[in-house]
Amino acid sequence: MVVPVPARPYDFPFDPANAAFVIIDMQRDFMEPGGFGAALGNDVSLLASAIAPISAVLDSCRAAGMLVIHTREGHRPDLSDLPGAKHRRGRGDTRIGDDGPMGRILVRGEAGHDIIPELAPVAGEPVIDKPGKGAFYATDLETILRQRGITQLILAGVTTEVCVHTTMREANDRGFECLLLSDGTASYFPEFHRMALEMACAQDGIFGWVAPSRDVVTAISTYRGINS
Ligand code: TIU
Repeated sequence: MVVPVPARPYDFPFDPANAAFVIIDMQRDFMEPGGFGAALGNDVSLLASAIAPISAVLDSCRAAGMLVIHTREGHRPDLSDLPGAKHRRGRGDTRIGDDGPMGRILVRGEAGHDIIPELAPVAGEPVIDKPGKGAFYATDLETILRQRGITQLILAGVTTEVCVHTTMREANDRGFECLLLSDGTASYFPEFHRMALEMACAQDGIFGWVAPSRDVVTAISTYRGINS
């Protein structure tokens, strides 16, 4: 059943039964001081605005029984999945694999790699560990989505123009219809955030749709009302 969501560039034909909410990299390493984001020289406080909108959509999706998927960017402790080209970039004092206040930077199993407590996964929600920026590269995300008959993705997380955009582009090429939450994403560069939203839905929705969290929450409420 389609519940239209007011969106740019036009209404999103939201089909909650076949949609998944994909929350990208809401990890302490990006959100808190002392992690990877800070090591790259960024002001991590700029990302906090995404938490409450994601939380609202997450509550709605869980109540509606929708598939929720979390992703985490990070590497094996031996860094065998870390290309030298990625390791060498970010030329500050602390790099991927180095010790920091939340453990080794961007390494699986360390405290900084965890999803922030406000958005912690619950039992049954797949967590995709990815070595790259896109959530489809070198992961089983596509297999999980196809197994569940998912055709649409609601995308949120950080950062808008890096991991969220890369994942949206990958999903677009795989035939998924994507809606990007305008307030459920954030960037260390507010101008990049704004432009990434524009880029996603320009040219009649070249990568998909953009809408605020409240309109997605409203649509899910309508869907639940019709199906109760
Ligand atoms: N640096 C930056 O903006 N982002 C990343 O490195 N990873 C994600 O976006 N998750």
